Amino acid sequence: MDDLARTDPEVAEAIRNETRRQGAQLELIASENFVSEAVLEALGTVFTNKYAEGYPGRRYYGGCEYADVVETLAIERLKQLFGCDHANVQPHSGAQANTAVYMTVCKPGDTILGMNLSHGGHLTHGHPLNFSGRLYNVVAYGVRKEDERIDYGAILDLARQHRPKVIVVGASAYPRTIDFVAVRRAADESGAVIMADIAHIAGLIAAGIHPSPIPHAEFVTSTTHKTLRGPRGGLVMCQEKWARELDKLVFPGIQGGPLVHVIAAKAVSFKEALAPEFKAYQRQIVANAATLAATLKGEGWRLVSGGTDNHLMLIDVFARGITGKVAEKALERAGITVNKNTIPYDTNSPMVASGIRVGTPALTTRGMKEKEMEEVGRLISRALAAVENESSLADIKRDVGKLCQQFPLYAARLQAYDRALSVVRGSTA
Ligand code: DSN
Repeated sequence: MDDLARTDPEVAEAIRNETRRQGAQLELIASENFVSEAVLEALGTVFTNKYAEGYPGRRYYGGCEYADVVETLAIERLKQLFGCDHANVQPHSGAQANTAVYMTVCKPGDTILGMNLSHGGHLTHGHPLNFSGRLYNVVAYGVRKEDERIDYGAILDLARQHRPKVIVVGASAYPRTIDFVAVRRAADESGAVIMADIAHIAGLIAAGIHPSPIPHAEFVTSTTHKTLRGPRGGLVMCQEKWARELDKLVFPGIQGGPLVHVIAAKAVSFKEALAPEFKAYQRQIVANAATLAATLKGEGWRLVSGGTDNHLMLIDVFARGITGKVAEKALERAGITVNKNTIPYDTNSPMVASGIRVGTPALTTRGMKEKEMEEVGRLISRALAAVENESSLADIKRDVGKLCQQFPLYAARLQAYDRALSVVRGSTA
């Protein structure tokens, strides 16, 4: 940080403040996590200087021998982690990964069957404002009103009726186990291929505590930075028969040079995910979510579908007269970070929303367990009961601060940032 603090103290200070914020707040955004120091070190390296279009052993630039090393390590580790035939670690994001699959299988105007965003799906699963909804003919499925669980019967019926090229399964706000076998049946009956987007649950699947789509889906896409706890990025796994075409679509189809520094960091995170401790970490994420859900229910909050099987839950705050927008802001003032989220059959718009989404991967990384989840549940409940009471929110923030101090995050890094900035600025403020 010394050079950065000297060259650009404004950016250095923002980095220091963000590091401090991450440690001082309760991070409950279900799609966020805290990477290891090893992953951060790999990210901030000279691989950012390197162009490496192509694939290991087949590049368009010279000097790629070490880029080949890290990309090959990432590919082999990913294959081992999920037991897939083929892996591409170059997608810059989950959206890029999904784009590559659609373009491998579909032409513009073809039909895709995906989960409605407002029922827990994702923008890239066919939302009208996203490229997926603009380029393809989208048919959407969702959850049943009565139990708020995916309606696999409707997927089968819609697949028979519309004969989609791709059935997309996977979600960004669905708290229940996904039945990939039921989706396979719909795909077989309609001649579709399956794209399973496991961005949220990739870590759980790698650890064997959520069923894997690998035996059932032609394509599996993911981000690397959620439960998988790697750097921000994407990946695609696929069956061997699609490998050549998929690779051609990632590069040169939709991307240019891969981000080799990110691929190096992906390789590091996959190694971490192969270690036995990673399974224990994933089990703890799920145990923590179950305890948090039980605590919130005990405090009188309605959870979508009645609870959770995975790392996240949706609290229907509108059932007690608060919008998701107001809840998110009040929790933020109490030092608790979540995001507002629509709930199935929501009567509020997405910018207002009736729910908030809460997940445990990040706090579990900090070492929090069931006992702390009970406390976190009570803190959330206190804040939601006091959305207009600034002094109560300030009291809760103090309690949040005390809890966070017991689970330090990036402490050595923060000290080094403070030191470097104090040399330049003459203070640690
Ligand atoms: N933005 C991600 C999430 O929060 O789930 C999905 O892309």
